[in-house]
Amino acid sequence: MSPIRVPTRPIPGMKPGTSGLRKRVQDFRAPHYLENFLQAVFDAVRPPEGFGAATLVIGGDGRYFNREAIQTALRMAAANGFARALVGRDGLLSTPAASAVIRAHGAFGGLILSASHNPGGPDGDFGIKFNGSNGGPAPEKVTDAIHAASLALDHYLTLDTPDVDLGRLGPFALGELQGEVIDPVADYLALMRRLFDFDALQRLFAGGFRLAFDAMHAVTGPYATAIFEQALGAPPGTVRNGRPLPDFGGHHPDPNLVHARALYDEMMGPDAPDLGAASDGDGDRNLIIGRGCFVSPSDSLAMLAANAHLAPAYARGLAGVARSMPTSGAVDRVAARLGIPCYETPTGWKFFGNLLDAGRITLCGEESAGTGSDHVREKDGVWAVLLWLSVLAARRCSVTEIARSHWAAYGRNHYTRHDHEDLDADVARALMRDLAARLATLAPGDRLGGRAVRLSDDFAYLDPVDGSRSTGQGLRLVFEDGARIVWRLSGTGTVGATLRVYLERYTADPADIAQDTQAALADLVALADELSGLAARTGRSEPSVIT
Ligand code: VG1
Ligand code: CO
Repeated sequence: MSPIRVPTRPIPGMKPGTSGLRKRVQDFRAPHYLENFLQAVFDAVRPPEGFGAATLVIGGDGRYFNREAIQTALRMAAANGFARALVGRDGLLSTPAASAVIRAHGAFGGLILSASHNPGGPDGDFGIKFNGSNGGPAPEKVTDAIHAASLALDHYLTLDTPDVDLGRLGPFALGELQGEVIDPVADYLALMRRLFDFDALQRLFAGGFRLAFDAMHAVTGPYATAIFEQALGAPPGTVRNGRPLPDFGGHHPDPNLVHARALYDEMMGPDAPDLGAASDGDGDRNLIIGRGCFVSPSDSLAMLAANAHLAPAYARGLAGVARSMPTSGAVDRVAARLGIPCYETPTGWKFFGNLLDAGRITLCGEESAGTGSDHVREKDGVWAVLLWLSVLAARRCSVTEIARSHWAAYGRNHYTRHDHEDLDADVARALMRDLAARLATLAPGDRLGGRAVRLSDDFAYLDPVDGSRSTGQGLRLVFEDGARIVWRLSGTGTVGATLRVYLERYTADPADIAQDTQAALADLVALADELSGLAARTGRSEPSVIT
């Protein structure tokens, strides 16, 4: 069957952001939009000799438009010369599971169809990202090449074939392409069994340990049910909202204190389980809450780094750790005590890939509820819960006790992120431009709000593995005492602009450690507003989301 060559014209704006291309569903459904982007991906990554025997992995988070997009992607992959394709049953693969499948099957790469924590449904968002043969998100040079290819298109290639039955496991053919519908959980579950002591975790649940896992009607439902309830014997009902729905039940599949409020309230209540956890649309984030004790993602990364050796996969210790720049410095203190390197990267998992591939780091994370290790090349929500469970099983204590003992040993980085969503994009850009100019006038030693400035800049990163440089990664103001304010514009939104303000300060004083985080950071919040002029420019007095 020969490919059909469909004439098309470039569509502007196909520039992948922090994590793939995210647009409104309506945009993706516009004539040729999806096809153009997929062709741009194939053009950008095609080796000079063609795709040859290459395998492409395809799966998504089950959101609205997932199935149609997968049918289109399969036809176009076949027409573009892929020899094999693996696709998750019902079109499902969580982001970390897609990474695991790519690695387990030696695939050329994969297409992950997701807009992660963005809302779904006909009026919601859709997204696509390409991951390479290491299982990780395409680095900037590839996403730049995809954008360039999207601007040079005059046709795309497809086939005239009936839809593949995504509900039936097993082989299928599409032109010359040999495809297979695979169980989306199997490879991932096998990997988790190799990393963790499932017998010990079974004993934990058999002893009455209670977990509440909120899958938010997103992709982790089948994974969490298979692992926590079926493999580890946690009672039915441990996994809530476990059925993936195209519109996530009308909610944002974002495991934060606003959208996972029911879980938070339960964990703060009188009959709270031992551990509360939630994941996002595509299963790569994790929210961790102990009984009466919210663990910030930055602290979770630090606590896991300090305790990871208690799980079999990490018993030999960590080669190094990394965190994104806006993530708090809590993990840096653990790394210093362990005598291992700690890298600071720009926001987005693609910047961890080289460090993981080179064996320089074992564990890494972001303040946005992302934690992961070298087992895949994505952040991994269910894995993070398994690691927490392993630590709790080995130390036989509560989340609160782990947090308290950690802060007593290392001090505490009080940390919060204030998101200002749906700002006018021009207003947000002007704010950042003027703020950058204001920060550029500051010199080390200048005093602001009672603190001495150590540095202020626009964060740039030099990748120590391949020497590539990334600039414009966030404005930061760092004080002599380690306190920081960071400002960034989100690269995952689809309408207007979201300004993220990250605030942090370190303390080793026991009375200060026990303080409420928002109170502990109130002076920095006020200073941040004064410097950026946010309230005056936008009329907003409160953030839309506080984490
Ligand atoms: C956000 C987070 C970032 C994360 C990214 C993708 O990006 O801040 O840490 O890597 O989402 O996560 P931004 O540019 O909006 O700040 V996910 O779970 O949405 O794929
Ligand atoms: Co996600």
